[in-house]
Amino acid sequence: MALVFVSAPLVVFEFPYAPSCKSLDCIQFEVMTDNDAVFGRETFLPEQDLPKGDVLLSDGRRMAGDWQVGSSTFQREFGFKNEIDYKLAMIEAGRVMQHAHLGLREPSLTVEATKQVYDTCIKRGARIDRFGMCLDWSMGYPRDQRKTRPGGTGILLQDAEEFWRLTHSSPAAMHFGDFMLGFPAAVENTCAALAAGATTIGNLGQYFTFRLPGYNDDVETTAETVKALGLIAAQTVPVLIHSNLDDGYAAMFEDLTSALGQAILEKYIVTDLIGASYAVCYGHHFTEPLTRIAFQRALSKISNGLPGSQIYGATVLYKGNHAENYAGLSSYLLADVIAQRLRPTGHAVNSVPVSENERIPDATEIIDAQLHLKRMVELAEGYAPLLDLEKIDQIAATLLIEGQRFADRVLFGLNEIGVDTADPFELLLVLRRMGGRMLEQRFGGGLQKAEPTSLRQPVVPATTYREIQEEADEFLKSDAGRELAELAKIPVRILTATTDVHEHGKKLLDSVFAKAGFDVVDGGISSDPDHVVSLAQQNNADVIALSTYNGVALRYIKQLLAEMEQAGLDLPVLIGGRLNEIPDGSNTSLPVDVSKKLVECGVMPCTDLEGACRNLQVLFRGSRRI
Ligand code: B12
Repeated sequence: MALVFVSAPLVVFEFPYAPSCKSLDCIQFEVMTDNDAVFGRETFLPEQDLPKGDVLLSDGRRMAGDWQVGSSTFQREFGFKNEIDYKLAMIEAGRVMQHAHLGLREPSLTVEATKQVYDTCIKRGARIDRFGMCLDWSMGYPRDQRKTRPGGTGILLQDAEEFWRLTHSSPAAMHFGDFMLGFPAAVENTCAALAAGATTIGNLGQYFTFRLPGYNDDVETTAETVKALGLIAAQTVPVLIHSNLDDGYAAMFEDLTSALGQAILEKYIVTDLIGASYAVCYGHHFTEPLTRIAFQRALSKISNGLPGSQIYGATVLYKGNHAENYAGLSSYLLADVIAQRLRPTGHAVNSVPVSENERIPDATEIIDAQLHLKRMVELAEGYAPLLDLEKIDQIAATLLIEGQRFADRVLFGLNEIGVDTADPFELLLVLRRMGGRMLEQRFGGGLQKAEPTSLRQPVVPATTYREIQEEADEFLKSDAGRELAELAKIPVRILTATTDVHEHGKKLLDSVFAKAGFDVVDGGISSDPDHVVSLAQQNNADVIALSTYNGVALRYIKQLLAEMEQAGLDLPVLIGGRLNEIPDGSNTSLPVDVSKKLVECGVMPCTDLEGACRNLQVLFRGSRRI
């Protein structure tokens, strides 16, 4: 038997809202379903001897004797010891803060770009308050393993000295976010960032969803993360622990109340269990201004007066050329700037360059985006009175009440099955192993839908999956879509998989292929080549369709083909997403297109769904299996 929670009818609360749902009295639930056997402690924690959270935290805290926040240009320039105090002062001064994301593979290029971006913006009257350093995903592996692991598109820092060069490259605060927390290298990267004077660290959100290729030890990953959190908590200078919700489960939840509930859960872990300061970030998938602003206002109620780190751009809006992408940029900046004016939460606004859907940006593109933001701060002022604040605050109140219930249900439900929810190690590991989908299905707020594949009726729907479904339906109505449906009369079985965390392209393919009538096999997210090959074999797939985004297309394909050869598997492979890589010895650290090389390897690169259709026609039209 399992517990299934049924949400109370949607209640709209007045501000100020104080979360009251500390017990479960306010939650109605009923007991049912037959797969409860799998929903037990043993499913998620089958190991007998797991590390204890308090021991790991003590280990981390002890390291604070050797590793304390060092000095940085930011501290010297502005006279604040940490970013929290700086942000609070900027809120007081009524400043909308600017965030720029950067990280070219070669550290000296990044140092140069940081200077160039900061100085040029200053000359043009715009000041960047903070840089977010986009570490390469191979930085997640322990240092001695990095050289042999595949690199992506971000910066590679060899030692603490290179972290230091970055915190001394400009007066803006330096935030080391991606590939810091949530990886086996969490402790060593955190030590280096602290010593370099960084006072916002991490991206705890990545702990929940990111997988390093070929690395499966989630116990080690979790233990190192908890130690690093203990080290941060024991700093004499307060340090913010940042989490980008969209890097974690917010990218896959269908309900924004689950996303807010996740923030409440993470805050419980970071603040109550670990004793550190939690700063939440969100934005990639929040494309509607109404829910985007409501989410910010809801977060302001759970922050205990601590400032947020940054608001990420609604980058999924970038689907076209630069001119089209500027519309997306202006749209979300307007919302974010007004939101900060109306209720300052200290989130710096992140103006993402319009080349975002091509590759990582260069310095000139980042400068353009920051200058655009500077103008938007001036122009947005006049739009504030046009907002329907009552409507926004109704949504914010619903997010808060249902988000709190989600968090309470998760903790209650896990306690019920014997998980020690006061132990940060156990709680983190179970949340990660359970995954976002199961978490939302079990503990989400909306009523269970009837259809077999669906989750729940979202209370405040997220836009991501609706937009993917709309794109799929639109395509199926096109000529290419109709041709695809015609082709699907041939019994073709397509295995779809991704090489990394990006799963929306795969979702789109799954939906289009299944609706067109093909047999679709799930090859998983962040799947290693050997796994894809064995799934293709087990399921008698006729085609493999891969979606890849992390700048590893060619290397991945070479490995996949080698695995296929070894397994004696000869199948056509389609590949789409971002087909680029940084060439060895590149002097720009920018990735370049590898489509031609992929063709030379014998696979079929596709830039879009029409491409998939064309290639499938080449492969199967006239097939004898019709
Ligand atoms: C959403 C997103 C994320 C989300 C992913 C959430 C999720 N669960 O999927 C989050 C926030 C987690 C994320 C994380 C990262 N991201 Co990201 N992300 C994006 C973003 C904004 C959208 C990509 C997307 O899903 N689009 C929706 C799909 C449906 O549309 P599409 O991409 O245009 O796809 C079309 C075709 O390509 C085709 N297609 C796709 N796959 C396939 C496959 C086949 C076979 C076929 C036929 C067609 C096909 O389908 C679509 C047809 O319209 C892009 C930027 C952008 N706007 O494109 C960056 C982007 C892909 N990310 C990028 C990076 C670097 C990262 C990170 C490494 C950043 C970091 N340092 O942490 C991490 C990844 C870490 C990891 N372990 O993998 C880079 C890649 C750079 C590059 N290769 O040059 C991009 C381009 C952003 C940038 N400019 O820096 N990201």
